[in-house]
Amino acid sequence: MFKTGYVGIVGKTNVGKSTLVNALVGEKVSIVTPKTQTTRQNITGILTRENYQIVFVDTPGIHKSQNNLDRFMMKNVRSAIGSVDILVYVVDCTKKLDKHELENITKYALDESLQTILVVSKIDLISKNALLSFLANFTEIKGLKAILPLSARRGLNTKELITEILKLLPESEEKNFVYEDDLYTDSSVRFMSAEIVREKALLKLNEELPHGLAIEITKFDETDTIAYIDMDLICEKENHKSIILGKRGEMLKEIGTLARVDIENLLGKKIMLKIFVKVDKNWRQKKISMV
Ligand SMILES: Nc1nc2c(ncn2[C@@H]2O[C@H](COP(=O)(O)OP(=O)(O)OP(=O)(O)O)[C@@H](O)[C@H]2O)c(=O)[nH]1
Ligand SMILES: [Mg+2]
Repeated sequence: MFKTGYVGIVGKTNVGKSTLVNALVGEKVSIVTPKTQTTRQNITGILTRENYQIVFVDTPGIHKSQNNLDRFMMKNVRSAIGSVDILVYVVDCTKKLDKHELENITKYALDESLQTILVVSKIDLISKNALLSFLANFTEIKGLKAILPLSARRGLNTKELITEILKLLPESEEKNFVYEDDLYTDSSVRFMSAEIVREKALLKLNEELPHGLAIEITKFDETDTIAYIDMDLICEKENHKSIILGKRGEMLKEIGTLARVDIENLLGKKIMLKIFVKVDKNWRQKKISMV
């Protein structure tokens, strides 16, 4: 017998959704940073074993829309919720639970068209007692298929989450997998390369800049042994451009060096990476399409 299905991973920004998807799939499909709103569009992570294939959909953090980028991100979240077999709602046990989150969880748990599992993330950071009182927040909520405290970073209870998911997926006699057995994401290497550069930029730059950064690939030429990649790193202000460049261009060089290592690993070949910093003060208000 075989099982297959889509599992959406949703929740507020920074709760550890992408870390969880990477841990479940065992490959880095989604970038992770300590900054908020790191993930900007839905990203697929595929876990295939002999008898099952689970397609995880990592989503941007749920937040209020202010500009076209926000609207684009929330549209991605809604489309994931509307199309998956199982919803995994992630809450961070190190943060105070807000009213809005509790309302969302209650709404999804009661929705009969969904099967919702609640994941309480980052349990490696708090004591058992603190975790117990955090879990008390959810005792009144009806309709959840499971509540699972876990740590994606430490791999605590991640296998148990797979077990809960498999309980909920329908069985079939035929092998009805959506993707080839060896595929772990359907993202293109172009997109993943751009994301790696964005990750390194987010890690290196201060809190003010990341939300205003975007990457555009202008050249991606590959031979068997080398890839020539040019990218524009777009920011919103002239003074941001000078921060990104740093003294004598050192900041940009550091971002490029870190990114090059990861992109070379991804492509399995040498790369020549050139990053150009551009200013476009309104890009977040423009029509956004990223893949
Ligand atoms: N200690 C600890 N830190 C974690 C864990 N999971 C995630 N983090 C950290 O939490 C931060 C946010 O993680 P992400 O996986 O990027 O969070 P996200 O929910 O995908 O965030 P957005 O994409 O912005 O919505 C990063 O610094 C992670 O390293 C965990 O289990 N334990
Ligand atoms: Mg993310």
